[in-house]
Amino acid sequence: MSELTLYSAKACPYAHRTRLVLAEKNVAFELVEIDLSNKPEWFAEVSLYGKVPALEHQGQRFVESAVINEYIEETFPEPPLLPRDAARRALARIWIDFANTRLATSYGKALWGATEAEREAAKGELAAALERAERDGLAQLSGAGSYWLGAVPSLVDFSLYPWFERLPALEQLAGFRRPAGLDRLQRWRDAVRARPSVHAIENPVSFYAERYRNYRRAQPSVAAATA
Ligand SMILES: N[C@@H](CCC(=O)N[C@@H](CS)C(=O)NCC(=O)O)C(=O)O
Repeated sequence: MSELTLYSAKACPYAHRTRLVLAEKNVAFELVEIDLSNKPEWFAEVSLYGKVPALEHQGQRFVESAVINEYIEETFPEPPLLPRDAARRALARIWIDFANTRLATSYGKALWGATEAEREAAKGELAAALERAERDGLAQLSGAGSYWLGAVPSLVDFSLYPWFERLPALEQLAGFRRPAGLDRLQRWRDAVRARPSVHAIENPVSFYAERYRNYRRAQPSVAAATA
């Protein structure tokens, strides 16, 4: 039995992050898929917030993907996925925070916002976040490298990427249009997508679109406004 267990859900972008980090570090783990629409009672014991991802390692339990990923980074240091330089490490954490507070938030509201006005505003916020990622992220930090912080991949890449795998589904379902001219972002996405860790667990756009559609059916106000 593996000494590390990851509680995950296939459609969850946060759990996706952690699966990518474990794969990049070649860490063996047991994967437990949680049905989020029908969570087992015991899961409340495993996950402090009742959410995936949750990680069990050596009798300890952890939640929150950004915290879990840093724990994995410290516990399994090879290959390193955070820079050694303190300032670069702080920048990495800022972009992980950006993923959590800007990208994920606007993406979620564009899909699930309670009113059409909220969803439209969120699409504008998401477009602005993508422009900011191109201009203040990649253009400033990646140099000639393929990844967010340059030539080698980092936690930043794997913390942002899950939303980029899902973006075409948002475009299909919610009519989101990404701003023109985000060439660096496109090249970055292609480079991350080409990594074996990413390829191994990639889901097709139809998988996300179907999940989102089913969820919308259960939320009549969203379904009616976006049909
Ligand atoms: N901030 C958390 C977010 C995790 C999260 O929202 N997970 C969702 C699935 S994508 C979940 O488990 N939802 C179940 C629930 O809220 O009951 C993280 O970074 O891990």
